[in-house]
Amino acid sequence: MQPRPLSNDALAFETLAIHAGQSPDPTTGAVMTPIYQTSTYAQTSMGEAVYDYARTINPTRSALQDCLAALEGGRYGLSFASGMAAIDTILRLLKPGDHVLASNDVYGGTFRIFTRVYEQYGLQFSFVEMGDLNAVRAALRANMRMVWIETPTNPLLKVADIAAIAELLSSHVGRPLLVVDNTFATPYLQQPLKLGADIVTHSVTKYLGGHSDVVGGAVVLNDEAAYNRLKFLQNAVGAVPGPLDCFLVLRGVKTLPLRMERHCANAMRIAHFLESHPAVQRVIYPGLPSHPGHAIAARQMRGFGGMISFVVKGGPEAARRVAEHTRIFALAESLGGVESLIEVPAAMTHMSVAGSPLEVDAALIRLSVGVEHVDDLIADLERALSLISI
Ligand code: P1T
Repeated sequence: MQPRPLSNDALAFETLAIHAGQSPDPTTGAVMTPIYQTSTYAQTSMGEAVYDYARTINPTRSALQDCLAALEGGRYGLSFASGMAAIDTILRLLKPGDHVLASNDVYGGTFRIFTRVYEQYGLQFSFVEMGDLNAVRAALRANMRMVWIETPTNPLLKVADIAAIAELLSSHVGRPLLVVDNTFATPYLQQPLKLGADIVTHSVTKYLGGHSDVVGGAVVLNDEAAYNRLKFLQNAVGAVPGPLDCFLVLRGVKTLPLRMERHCANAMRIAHFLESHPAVQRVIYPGLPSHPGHAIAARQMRGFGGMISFVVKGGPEAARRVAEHTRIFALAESLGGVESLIEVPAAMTHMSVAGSPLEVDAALIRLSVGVEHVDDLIADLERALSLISI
């Protein structure tokens, strides 16, 4: 039985999410890509096989890599054992003395690998408000080789104009690589390569996997030379995902568009609810006109995502009380799964930025709004918020 390969050209995102990189198994016709649970492959002729060793290549991983590349509108995809492993591999493109300009709000683990791992190997990092193009322009230096943005950022949901930053970098000496961590937006909502970014990275642990049952990372890009170097590093360093994890992400991605529609709709309702609640001091959601990046988000994103941050009145103690008393929202790190999560970044996901200029307000609560019925989610938050006296 011969698989009928699909061309990605002219297929809509929803169709690619289900079919890209995948065709019925050539041996059995299995519609789902098999989990090739093997570490090595028998070779008919010495050293000439396509498949030799599973750190280097695995068919389940190849299907995932091709699928993610198609979803980001890129030529090449690479999968990793975690989002941090993907970030680590991208940083290995640099050399001692190179400078990275990063968003002044990023995932705590990203800040940690920058400052506590790569600084000791001679890379330099500085942080800037990426929403302010004049500040970005003023921060550029001659030895800058990479600009690293999250948009929306974790956890403050700051929005950067990807196309404007790409344009600005195109005329800078040395043409720094523009890397976008697209974890919060997903390729369904935002495709940074099409806006001029050079490299897109993901924690696929989040929306792409979508079910809080797998840890993984990805890199997607168009440039062949950079891809060849990253592919070399993927094998040389070896932080590759196992085939079962690749299968789980492939399965999760099939419903990404459906899930994101619901995440966005639920989050918009909840953001409005929070904005009108007397115990809430400030709501941060790119879909609200009060968000400073609302206009840019409306232009470069298809929807505003499922993440909301808010500050409660009553300080860190009040935040703790709310976060510990929801019943549907689980008190947990991570995000992007079908189930709703609540956390306090200063005490959980962003402990490693404490004492730095990126320190997060201890009264800030972050929600990963799931795909449950929105009325149940609002009632859950209402009950928890009623416990704090204002
Ligand atoms: O956890 P891991 O799959 O290694 O991904 C790291 C990572 C990278 N980039 C962003 C934007 C992230 O949010 C993360 C992981 N974030 C969490 C675990 C969290 O709760 O914010």
